[in-house]
Amino acid sequence: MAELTRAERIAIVMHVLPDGDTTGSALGLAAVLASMGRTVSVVGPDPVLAAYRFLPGADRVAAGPIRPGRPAADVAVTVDCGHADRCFGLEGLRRLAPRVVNIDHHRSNPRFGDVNWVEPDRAAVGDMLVELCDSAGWPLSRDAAMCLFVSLVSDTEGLRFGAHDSRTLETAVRLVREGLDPDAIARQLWERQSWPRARLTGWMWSHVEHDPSRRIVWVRVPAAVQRDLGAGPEDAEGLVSGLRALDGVQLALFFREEESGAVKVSLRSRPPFAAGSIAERLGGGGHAHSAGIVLGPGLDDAVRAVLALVDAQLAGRR
Ligand SMILES: [Mn+2]
Repeated sequence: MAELTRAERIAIVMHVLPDGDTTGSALGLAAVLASMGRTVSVVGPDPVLAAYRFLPGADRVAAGPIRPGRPAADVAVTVDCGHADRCFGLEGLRRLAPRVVNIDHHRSNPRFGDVNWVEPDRAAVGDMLVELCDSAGWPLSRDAAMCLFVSLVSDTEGLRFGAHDSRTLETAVRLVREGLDPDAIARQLWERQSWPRARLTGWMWSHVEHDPSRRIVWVRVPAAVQRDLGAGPEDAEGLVSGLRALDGVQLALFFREEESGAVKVSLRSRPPFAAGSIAERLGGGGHAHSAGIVLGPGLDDAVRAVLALVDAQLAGRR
């Protein structure tokens, strides 16, 4: 990462609707670089979600569109951004800095940066950043370790998934040794829930559509329902994982209509399905069994388009 070593002014970029991985990675890397005297900013299309506002540095994130003008940074570092469109697009990134460093673990990442470090088998970008800091000899403060730990436990859902590689668990131990309180972090991440999210969850369970012959379930959430429940996009984050856990289900699809008419599709699969391939065929992306697509307008059209590909995937295996 010679680019990072040389740069004086660094902009770290989170993806749209920032999850724990992009948020923890960005704030963790920012803390490390700032402690070495660099001028660091953390930016993203959306503000830090309520769930992650306890993280050190979260209050200094600059959210919103990039204004035209001279780049204020030497290097823009995108973390956990599977596609440039998830973080201002390439043009937006170029307005931030002349050089773009892309650090990510999404299989579908098209390597949009000038420098690309993409490792699809890594559990979280925070895992990669700990390796980067340790190999470069950059010290990890307690604050940095806390942010990177949140990245790690978010994408592994509490070290339950994607931590089959012992390296991930070793990283967690290494971070806890910096003096974290994992219990306090767990309470922040998993022992709190907004009322709109609870209402949306209840609505979801009573509107599950099930096709036992294909072993799939899906839910379509109209924009009007979210309005009635007072639920925003972040209230729907991760609800699809609960659907995949249903007995006999190998593929879960969550279709959420936004006010703009766009339909956000979240996919979670188990073999023989491959959520990532379905998403990629429709211009989306992600990981092998956890992926997303943006379609629309038209909730029912989006359902039809995805189910057609599900059938094609099933037919291909017969
Ligand atoms: Mn991630």
